[in-house]
Formats: sequence, C-alpha cells, structure tokens
Amino acid sequence: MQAPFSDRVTQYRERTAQALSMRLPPITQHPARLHEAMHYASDGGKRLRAMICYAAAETLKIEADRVDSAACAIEMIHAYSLVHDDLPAMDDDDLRRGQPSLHKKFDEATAILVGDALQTLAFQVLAEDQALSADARIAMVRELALASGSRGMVGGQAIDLASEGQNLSIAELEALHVHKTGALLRACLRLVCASAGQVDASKSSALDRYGKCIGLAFQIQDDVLDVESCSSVLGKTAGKDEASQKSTYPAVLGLRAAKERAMDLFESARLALTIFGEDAAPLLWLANFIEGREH
Ligand code: GRG
Repeated sequence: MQAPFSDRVTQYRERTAQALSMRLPPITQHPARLHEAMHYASDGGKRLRAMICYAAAETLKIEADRVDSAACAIEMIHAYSLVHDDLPAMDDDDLRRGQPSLHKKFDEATAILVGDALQTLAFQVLAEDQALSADARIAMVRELALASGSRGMVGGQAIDLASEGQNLSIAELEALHVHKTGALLRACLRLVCASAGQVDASKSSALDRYGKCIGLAFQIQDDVLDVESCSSVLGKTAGKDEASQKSTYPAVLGLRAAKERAMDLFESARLALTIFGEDAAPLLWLANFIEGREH
C-alpha cells in the first residue's frame, strides 16, 4: 500500500538527499574546500522542486529512479541561484535557510565558484544518466538550459535588477516572475515528461500548465510571506523587497488581492490536472501542500 502523502514528503526529501549525495563530489576530494562548500549550498531547503519531479513521476507512473537525475539537476541549479543571489552584487543577504549564506560561511570567491560548479554539475548529472535514452537526456539538458539561462531564471534576475526602484505594472511583474522563479518550477514537469520520452501531448501540456500556475503562485505567495513573516520564519532576511524598493505583488496589488491571485492560480493548477483523474492525486496534494506553506 502507498504511504500517505504526508509521509511521502519525508520519503521524497530523504530520496533527494540520498540522490544528491551520490552525485555531489565527496567532501574529501580535492579541492576539498570547494566540495565542502557545494555540499553546504545543497543542504536543507524544502526540496519543493525535487518533490514536484517525484509527484509528477507518480502521476505519469514513471519509476522514481528514472527522475532522480532530473530532481537533483534542478535542485543543483536552484542551490546555485540562491548562492549567487545572496552575493553582495545581487541581493546581499547574510542568511539563507536559517544559516549564514555561503559567502559569509566561506568567502565571496568560493560562493561564485560553488555556483559555477553546481550549475555545470547539473548538466553532467543529466548527461550521465544511464537509465535514460540519449534522446531523453538531450531533451532534458535542453529544457534545463532554457529554463535556467537568459530566457529563463537568469533573464528574470536581470530584469529584476534592472527594475529596482521602478513601478512595474502587473503584467511586467508577472513576466519577471514567470522567468525568475516560474521557469525552474515549470522545468520540473517538463524534464519529467522529457525523461519519459513519449507522453501524450494533452497530458504534457496539462502538466506544463500546472507547472506555470504553480510557479507564479509560489512567487506571489513568497512576496506575501515576505511581508507577513519575520526573518526567523523565512530563514532569510525578511522585508528586504520593501527595503530595496522592489515591485512585489502585495505592493502593486495590495495584500488581499495578491493572496486572491495566488489562490486563483493554485486552483487553476489543480484544474489543469483533471485529465489525469485519480492519477493526479500526488500533484494535487503537492499543490495543496505548497499553498499551505508558511515559509
Ligand atoms: C542569481 C543566477 C541567479 C539567479 C537568481 C531564483 C533566483 C534567480 C534567485 C533566488 C532568489 C529568490 C529568493 C528568488 C525567489 C525564488 C524563491 C522564492 C526561492 C526560494 O525557493 P524555496 O523557498 O527555497 O523553494 P528552499 O530554501 O526551500 O530551497
């Protein structure tokens, strides 16, 4: 019998930690300080992106070991983005996941190198997955490169930096976050579909829609939590968006309307799954889990 979903969160997280430790260079391997810092960057976190990969695999009835590389590669790109985002030239944050951010624990040069090394390792992990066909691996590398590069996450970060101090419209704000945060969350679904090879087009576009809606809802919720939470809850310095005069959903829409927009998007994500019937249960549960998060 399947474990209840609340237990599956623990299982997904343990699976992710194990899969990552198998793919990261050992801490003792030369250059040991860099490798230690890569482990530091990859530890902790909610593992939402990996969980989306495993839940999507369950919905598509794909064995979990066929998406381990996708889950790890996306978590590595995510970890690198957080390390670079915390640097003084970016968001300049001393705290991450309740711990000193990487450049505080180590140093700035190491933080830059950790980001570079995690990013390249993510693509290596996909390329080396012997459980998948060469076509599947190429498709996954392409999807991840698109989602994380200048037309995805990095592009979103560039738009974000350029728009500091400006009043963005809702459309501009959505475009920013669709790139900065949404692209990588959406990539979880796209990589899982690519790993499977042949997924019915109506099912892959339903999953893509789910990913798009969850990606944007997640960011709106993050903006709301940044306003409502204290730093000890978020594990990073709260209230920075306001301090740095960034446009956020609560600032542009108002807190109540921002919450309603997030609720609508979570509902659209759930609706997108109708085509899967009962098989959608893991992804439905995950949408509810993310919607209910407090940090
Ligand atoms: C600097 C290359 C570069 C990219 C930066 C995604 C991004 C672009 C920066 C991350 C900064 C940030 C806080 C973005 C919003 C996305 C977000 C809410 C990230 C935090 O994701 P969680 O909550 O983190 O899933 P954990 O720690 O749980 O893994």
